[in-house]
Amino acid sequence: MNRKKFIINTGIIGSALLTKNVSASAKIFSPAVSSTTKPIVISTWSHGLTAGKTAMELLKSGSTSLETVEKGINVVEKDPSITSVGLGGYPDADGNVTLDASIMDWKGNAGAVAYLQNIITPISVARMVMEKTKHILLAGAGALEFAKSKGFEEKNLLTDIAKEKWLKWKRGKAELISPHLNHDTIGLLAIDKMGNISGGVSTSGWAFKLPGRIGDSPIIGAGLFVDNEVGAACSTGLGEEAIKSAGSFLIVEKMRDGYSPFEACKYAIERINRKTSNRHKFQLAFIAINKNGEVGSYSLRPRFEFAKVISNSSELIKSESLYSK
Ligand code: SD4
Repeated sequence: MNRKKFIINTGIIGSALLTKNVSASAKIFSPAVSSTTKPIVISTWSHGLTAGKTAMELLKSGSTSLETVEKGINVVEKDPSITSVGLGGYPDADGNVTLDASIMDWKGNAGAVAYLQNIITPISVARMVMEKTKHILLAGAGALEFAKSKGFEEKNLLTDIAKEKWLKWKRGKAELISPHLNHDTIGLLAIDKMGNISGGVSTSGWAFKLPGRIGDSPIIGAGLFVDNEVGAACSTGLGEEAIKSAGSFLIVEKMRDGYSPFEACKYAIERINRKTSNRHKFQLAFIAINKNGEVGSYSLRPRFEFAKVISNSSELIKSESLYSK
């Protein structure tokens, strides 16, 4: 087939696909926020319960979803027992704790920091980037300088426990911990009393990663995406796979087409699994919420769970997964 014919044929297939998509979008998402589902918070892993409860108290007292996302995530960032977020996070291969975070509000504003060192609350710096600069993402030394200029204090984030683990790894006694073995990244999505959605993600990333490595968490569309007309999604697990697929954006777009949060997360995980050469060797999970306050999640491998907090109740929900082990 010559090139011209190929392009013409591709065009025919393309328009056939387009027709299919157009008819699928007949069930386009139509929001109808009910007062029984707002405010609501969902958040990754079991520490999401603590973060979610803090966030819910704020929401009940009238805080915005943006404020709530930041303060809920701060709780986990400051907890030294959590080894992949903020203080106590496992370091990179050189022993430096480097942090990634992003935040988005209901107006579509976004802020992020990547490879940030010595600041305990990267989500708060991300919010400052969003609110006080014309930029979206600050990284490394520049992000640190910016944080200090806004009054954030430097602190050594490497706890004795994390240092010991790193030294053990350096001596060859601990394997390179992949994100499904050190799965504590916090992602939190909230709808406030006004029905407005915000989201945030904060992590120290892949333990003992190559110095300079940045994951999905500060990449808008990969680790986090919010569209107040439709909903929000965020990820935890192997960030490289969430970046390649623009996973969180993909999920929000599938919800726009009428998928439920669960269906949209499942669709993304299945597509990622189909396309990766890394099949079954990692963990990746998404949580999502739509404008109606419906929530869902899906993971590649089992044991992912997320917290759901509504006004007077909270629960940890076990995620369905593509693989059984
Ligand atoms: C990253 N997605 O840096 C993060 C790691 C993570 O649970 O979520 N771990 O790739």
